[in-house]
Amino acid sequence: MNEISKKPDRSLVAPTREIVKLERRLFLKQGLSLGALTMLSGCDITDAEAVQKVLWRMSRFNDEVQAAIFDPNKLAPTYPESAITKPFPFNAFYGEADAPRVDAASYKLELGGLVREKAPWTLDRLYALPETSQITRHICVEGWSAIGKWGGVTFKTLLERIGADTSAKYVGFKCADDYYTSIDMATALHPQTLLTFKFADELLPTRYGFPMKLRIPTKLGFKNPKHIMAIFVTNDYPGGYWEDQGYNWFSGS
Ligand SMILES: Nc1nc2c(c(=O)[nH]1)N[C@H]1C(S)=C(S)[C@@H](COP(=O)(O)O)O[C@H]1N2
Ligand SMILES: [Mo]
Repeated sequence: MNEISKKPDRSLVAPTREIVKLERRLFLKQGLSLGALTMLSGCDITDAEAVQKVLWRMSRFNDEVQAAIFDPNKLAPTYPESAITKPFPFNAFYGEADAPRVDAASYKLELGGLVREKAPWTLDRLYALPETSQITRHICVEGWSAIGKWGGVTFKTLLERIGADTSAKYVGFKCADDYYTSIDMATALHPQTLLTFKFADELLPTRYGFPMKLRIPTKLGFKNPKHIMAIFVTNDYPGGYWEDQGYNWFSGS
């Protein structure tokens, strides 16, 4: 914490205003006071770090609210083949040429945390799971969206096969490019959440996430991990690559 004796500098003015705006909204809508907000962090709100902490807590609080109102039966729209976007965009936190090349023969999906069967899975074993496909819209926070066709297994099926504790809070993902993310269990079990191995009826190319991409049409693009190397079930908040930089964790409907 900063010393309170210090004069507040300009950089602290903006976040403080944000807090005041937040406080007004909360006070009006939910009867939460600025004092209560301050208590969340246990610090003086003129302290920049504390402001960040409060905003972080607010965003996590928001996650809980969004998770609570998530309707596990509500489906995302699906589209006809004619609506598919061509070419489908590539996106990652690096350029297309740097997408990781995963070796199919030696690949094994690691499983961990609150699951009964922790033995890693080969691709052949994954490919033998019941296959389904869907045409949905992928929406990226960077301001583009595109319709694509993905094929694979409902993620719920895999979770059942590995004896995942579906009463746990989170499912986390680690990727070949050091990307990572996590989702709430209700979304993991949603009927449209697929672990996909195919794009446009062909083996998922490197740029779209070979050997697999988790496709979640009820969430924003960054919640859809590509090049998944490990999946774990946990009650400890795992965060994510963009989430840890301030993107809202739930980011779904
Ligand atoms: N492993 C990994 N997965 C990732 C990303 C990434 O950088 N690495 N980017 C995310 C973002 S922000 C988007 S919009 C989509 C892009 O998927 P696409 O290349 O199939 O369009 O992948 C998501 N999953
Ligand atoms: Mo994105």
